Amino acid sequence: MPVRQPTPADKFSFGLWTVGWTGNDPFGTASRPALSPREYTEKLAELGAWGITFHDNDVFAFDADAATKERALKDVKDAADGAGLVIEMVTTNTFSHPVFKDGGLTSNDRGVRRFGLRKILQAVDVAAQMGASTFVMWGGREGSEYDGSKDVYSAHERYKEGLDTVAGYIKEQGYGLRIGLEPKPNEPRGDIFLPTAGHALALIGELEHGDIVGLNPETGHEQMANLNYTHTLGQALWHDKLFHIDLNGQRGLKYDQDLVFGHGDLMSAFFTVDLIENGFPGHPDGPRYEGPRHFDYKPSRTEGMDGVWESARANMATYIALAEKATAFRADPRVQEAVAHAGVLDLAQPTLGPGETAKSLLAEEDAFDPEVAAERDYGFVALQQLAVEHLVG
Ligand code: GLT
Ligand code: MN
Ligand code: MN
Repeated sequence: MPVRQPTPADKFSFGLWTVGWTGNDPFGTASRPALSPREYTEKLAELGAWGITFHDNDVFAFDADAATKERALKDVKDAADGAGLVIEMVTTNTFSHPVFKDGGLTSNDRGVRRFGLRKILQAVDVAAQMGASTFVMWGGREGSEYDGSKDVYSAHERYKEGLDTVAGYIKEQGYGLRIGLEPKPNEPRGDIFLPTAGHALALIGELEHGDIVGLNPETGHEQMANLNYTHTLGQALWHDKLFHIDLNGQRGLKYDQDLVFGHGDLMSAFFTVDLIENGFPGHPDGPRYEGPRHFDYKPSRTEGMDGVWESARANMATYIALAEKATAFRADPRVQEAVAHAGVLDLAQPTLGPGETAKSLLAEEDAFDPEVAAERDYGFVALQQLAVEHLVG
């Protein structure tokens, strides 16, 4: 059954570097032409997107002079305005140029760190100028190949210093921006600092300006660490730190595939969309992700320009189909019964009663029989099978 067309109300957004990837990888050159930011923007609008995002250097060259930068930024802003698209996020490229080969904020070379920090601050100005609400920081080159090459204590000191400088500057300038850190375990570095959402949350907890620093978790990056992306989103929401998301697909533990959303682990994608669209089952008034449904994928190198547009469409179509299925899943009385039987909603109840303490719990003569409780059949398999039937039905 064909799914409905996306509309701006769906809040679908795309990085210019996604449809703009020409297919060059470590083993081969480009397999597609590069279009202008304007052409990508207009085509995405035509396909039903709501917003775009970009790195500074998706729009102007690393060594562009001030006048060229202004012209390029004006052109992309005019294109977005003309197409009715929001520029919801801007980020900076501190990974392509060889100056950043040992990182931007955590390079061993202090001169590089000062240069990197200045580039990030300039990109923050661009983000504010474009009207963005999120500034993503993916530190792909922050890390190492060899343990002897880094003082990991210093690296985290410098990461904190850099992030606080950027977040402090955002506040000083009165910009309405929040920072989304994007974890990734490896690639391009052998080991990247802040390899998972949990690592990033722990660092955020140490920041002076951590209130405006949160997460931009990417599906494939969590899955490259063999983690559960939906759990990552859930915990980030619980911490009130889910500022932005990068949706895509990944098939198992290998290089970062950046496949179309749903083209990796489809079952996981179903529950990701269920969480985003329906929230926590036991907390109807609990925290919800209201931000953009942002796709960070790469159209496979085998595809021509038709395939690029088809893959952009596929991300949105899959999301819409999964959202419809997740809604039907939650509304199905058999599912509601299975959810109740499984005790999913009971987990919302505090373990201790009002006024109870560790001591009073210890003192209580408990009628609870662990042998009986051990016999409970939770019915999780039946519940999962209902999800499968909704997904493939
Ligand atoms: C790069 C990376 C992505 C990040 C982008 C933001 S750049 O393409 O692979 O996951 O989201 O810097
Ligand atoms: Mn990726
Ligand atoms: Mn990403």
